[in-house]
Amino acid sequence: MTPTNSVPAPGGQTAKTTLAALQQWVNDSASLCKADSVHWCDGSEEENQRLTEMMLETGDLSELNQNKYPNCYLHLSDPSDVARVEHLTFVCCENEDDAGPNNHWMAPTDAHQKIDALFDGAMQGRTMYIIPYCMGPIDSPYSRLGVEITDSPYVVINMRLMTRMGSQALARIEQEKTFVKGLHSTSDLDPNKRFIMHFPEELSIKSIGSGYGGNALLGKKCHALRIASWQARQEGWLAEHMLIVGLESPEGDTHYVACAFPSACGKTNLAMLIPPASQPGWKIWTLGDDIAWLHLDDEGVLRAINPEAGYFGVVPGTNAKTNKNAFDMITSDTIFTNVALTADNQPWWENKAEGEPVTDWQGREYDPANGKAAHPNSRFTVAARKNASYSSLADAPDGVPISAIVFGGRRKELAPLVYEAKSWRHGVLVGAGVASETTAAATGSVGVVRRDPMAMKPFCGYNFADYWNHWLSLDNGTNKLPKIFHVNWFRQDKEGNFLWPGFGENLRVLRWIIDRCDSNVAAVETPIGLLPNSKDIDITDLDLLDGAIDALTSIDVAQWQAEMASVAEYLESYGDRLPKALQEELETVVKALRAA
Ligand code: GTP
Ligand code: SPV
Ligand code: MN
Repeated sequence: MTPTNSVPAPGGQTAKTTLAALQQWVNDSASLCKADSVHWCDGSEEENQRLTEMMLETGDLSELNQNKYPNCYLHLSDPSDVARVEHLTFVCCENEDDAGPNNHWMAPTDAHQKIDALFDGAMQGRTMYIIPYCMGPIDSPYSRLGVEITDSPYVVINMRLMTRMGSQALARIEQEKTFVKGLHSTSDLDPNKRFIMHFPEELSIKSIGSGYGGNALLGKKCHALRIASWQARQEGWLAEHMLIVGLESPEGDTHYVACAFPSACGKTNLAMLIPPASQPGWKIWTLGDDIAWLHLDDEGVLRAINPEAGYFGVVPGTNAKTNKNAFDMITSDTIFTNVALTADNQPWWENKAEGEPVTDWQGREYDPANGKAAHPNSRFTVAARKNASYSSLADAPDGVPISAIVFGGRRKELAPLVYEAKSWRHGVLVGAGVASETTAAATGSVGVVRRDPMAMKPFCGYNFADYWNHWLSLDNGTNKLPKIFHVNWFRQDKEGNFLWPGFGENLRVLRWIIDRCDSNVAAVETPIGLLPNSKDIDITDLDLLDGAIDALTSIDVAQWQAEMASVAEYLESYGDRLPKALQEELETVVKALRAA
């Protein structure tokens, strides 16, 4: 394909933007990477079709069964490139302590030198795509701009679904003149030459050697979380790994809730859950499934926008029972990455609950001896508007007011189904102490419990001690902050059975949370927080295991003593920068446990 909007590299003679700094950076990048041509993306349907056709020709994409899955395509990654790579992800700020023990750090000059050497000539024979994008509604004062340069057409078509991308974004960039610069090349996909580097002080990102989502779609985790969290701290707001959902009661009142769960721990599912038959009249409205930007308004109310415009969701486990909204929306206009295929060329994945795989995610004949048919971190990319529960306020420039913040994780043991923090300060401790079993969303072992504060371990672009301090600072005595809760859908019995059915049934727990926000229900005070009376969680029609609801709504003091000792040890690893208030909150919980 010769894209109509292409000019010869480096940059050609005709300027493609009125913003000199942008044109200069594009020219410099084209020279460094030795790109063959430069294409400025306008985000049009026509451009998307041309790129799709080109990728079908090169084999980057293949067509799925167009009768059953119209306009759906499959992309198979290099088998070494299927997840985020936390060990190769760096925050490169001047002062190492500003990155903190939660990040890998490299000095900016060293990092530039190292990665620029890899970018040298990386795009020979390739087209360089310039993707102007806007994170957040195009007319929102809370939105932020970026430009990603990439040699991957897969990145272009994904960014088109995931962000507001193209001409409108470029127009706003030219007006505002401030944007995050992201340079990306898949290069030769050599894991030994793979780096994801962030330069928060320069508002820039450089990523090489991977085509996978969080490593390559730079608007997402790199910009909207790592760089944005750095800016948010300086400017008094929050950039968080949270879904945003509206819960409309049968009486027509809607509460908006933001939930931070670690990767592959249920955000997409909760954001679009379908109320079970036992909860008639409830409606769920999705605003976001992965990232929330939270700002205090003039009244001191915390308001949330979703900086994204699409979903990059975990495919395995998605079926008509677990997540019908997602299951339905991915039957058209969807890019599938690393799923398996049925004999008639439909996408297939574990727990799809229909069909059978014949080809696995590596394009081989399916053989259970080779492992799963779909990769456990296989993903769908789809526009958010396709979701049947898409909220009419998802594009509202001012976002929505948040009633509750909910932390959670995968814990086989220990953490009850739900509890409420006693105060904002205590809630920050609850968030800082979040732990969860690792998942296939990142390379490395799966199922190992690790600390993942506020579900931000891989995404906070600065020192967690400063981040907790920033969270604490929002409580200035006048702000009307949300209540903070913790949930755990993943408790198991000794045989490994889930104690809680999860998915749509989680609404029952969200209802308790809303009732607490409205002071409609009492709670039981325990050393770790406020737990529900078991009778206050509606379990009508549920087929729970014997004793499950009691186990889910109580705590084991000895286990929690050990947990708090482990939290204390973790927090101490942040040294002098750890906020005193957090230490005090911890001591209060430890004392209460001792007295229990
Ligand atoms: P990222 O996109 O990686 O940030 O993940 P996410 O938090 O959006 O996770 P997602 O909703 O995609 O869920 C990941 C996996 O957990 C899927 O395989 C789901 O089927 C499963 N899951 C989601 N919710 C529940 C639940 O309530 N109970 C159980 N048992 N599993 C769940
Ligand atoms: C996650 O890993 O939390 C994701 C997918 O949402 S990625 O975009 O790759 O980060
Ligand atoms: Mn995520």
